[in-house]
Amino acid sequence: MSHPASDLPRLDRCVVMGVVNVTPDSFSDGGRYLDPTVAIERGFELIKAGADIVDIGGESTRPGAGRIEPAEEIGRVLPVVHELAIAGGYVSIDTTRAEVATAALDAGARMVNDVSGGRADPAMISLIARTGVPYVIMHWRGHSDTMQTKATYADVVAEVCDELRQRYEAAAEGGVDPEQIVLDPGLGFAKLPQHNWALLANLDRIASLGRPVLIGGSRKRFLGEVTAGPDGRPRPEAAREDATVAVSAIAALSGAWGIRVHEVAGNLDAVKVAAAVRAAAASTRAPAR
Ligand code: PMM
Repeated sequence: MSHPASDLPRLDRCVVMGVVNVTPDSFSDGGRYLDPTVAIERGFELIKAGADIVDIGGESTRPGAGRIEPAEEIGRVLPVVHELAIAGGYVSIDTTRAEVATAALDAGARMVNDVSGGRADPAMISLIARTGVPYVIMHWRGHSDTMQTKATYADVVAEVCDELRQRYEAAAEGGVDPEQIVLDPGLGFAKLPQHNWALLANLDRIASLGRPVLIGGSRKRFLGEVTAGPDGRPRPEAAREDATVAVSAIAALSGAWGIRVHEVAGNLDAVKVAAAVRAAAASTRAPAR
């Protein structure tokens, strides 16, 4: 099947990507949307709340998670991709497998979000080159079962930038249109909390690689830890929403292209506030002396 080339969405504010994980075990929404009817409903809810893109995943990437068979991953995501796409939704498929991405693109997905940035499946880059769809390259050091053993860095910002640049160059050499590539530092993937904070503090250095930047901090553990109560226990996932909105504001103010979030409303407000501040900054900057 041929895929109509879709251009990377560009807005005058940070793009909001809403997440539906059709999995039994994702850390935040695992098990809630395994039933396709419920997952489809959730996708429509996210769109109604203002999501610009709905990102659908069928394999959990939570630290320690094992892998599932490609057929099972396809079976989970396909009905959801199909229903949202025929209704006109802009659907992204969150997968590291070319086989799953192909099935999702055939069913109407318009973008591929590959947390491995082409490292998990050598067939992915040629698929993206052939179809010309927008492609998210995330910083990744290995599958979820072992990734936290790889969270060792002398200079996390420099190393993440270097490794992202290598993946970006490999994709471009493989025929992927550089204009369709988005880069993501992969918060929580082979990262300890201090690594996530350092990356958030240096988004300008990731942006200096020359491509739009996507940030996925939503409800991740480092947000539960920084908002822990007096007993020191990290907040549970559902109580990390305000911290997520704060990350969205920071990312958008730093010029991120997009944020990937589980709830849309508060995060959409945050990126609108950030856009207004950025516009005011651009129009009130003091003249150079
Ligand atoms: N995080 C998760 C899954 N997919 N994709 C991108 N591009 N960036 C991320 O940070 C990211 C991702 C894990 O979170 P989830 O289990 O809540 O989806």
